[in-house]
Amino acid sequence: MNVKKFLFGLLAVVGLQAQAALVTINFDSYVAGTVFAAGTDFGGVKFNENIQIWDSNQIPGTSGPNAIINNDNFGGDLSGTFTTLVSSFSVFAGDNCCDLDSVTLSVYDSAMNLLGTDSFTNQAVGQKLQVIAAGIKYFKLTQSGLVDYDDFTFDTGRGNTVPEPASLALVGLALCGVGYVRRRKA
Ligand SMILES: [Ca+2]
Ligand SMILES: [Ca+2]
Ligand SMILES: [Ca+2]
Repeated sequence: MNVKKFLFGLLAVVGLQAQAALVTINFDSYVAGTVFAAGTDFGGVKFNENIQIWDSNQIPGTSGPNAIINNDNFGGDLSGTFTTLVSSFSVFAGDNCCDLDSVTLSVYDSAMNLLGTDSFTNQAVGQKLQVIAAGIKYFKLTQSGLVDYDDFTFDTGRGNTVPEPASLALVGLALCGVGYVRRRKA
């Protein structure tokens, strides 16, 4: 292998890793039927409504069977807050059955300025909604039809170019590997 090409490629990958810090909350480790109070921190995202862990019979395309549903206004709108600013947000919405579901995702900055929206209408399949924008603090999901939500995915990285310790360890390992290859060639 061309060692220089390999190293440049590796550094490019490490750079991307340092910039993106994607977190996905998939709810699959919770017991279906459990109700969580509004404001519970699920690892970077809090909801304004009480939510119930909902066995969705798995919306096609999602992580696993558990989704969440608004427990106050059953299957209704959902809104929440990120504990740190995020630079992208996606969520899977809808279900795999029957009724016609329409969902709009709106995201806002700390001053409640609208940063972007995404929406869909579909009867039998859920769909991923996504907005990419700097400084996302709040979101709202407005819907018609009973709607489940799953796979809340957000990027807590903000273009930070300082490599993370894990990335540095990766570079160290790669350099060891390069040294090994060189010794074998010699
Ligand atoms: Ca899930
Ligand atoms: Ca439906
Ligand atoms: Ca539905």
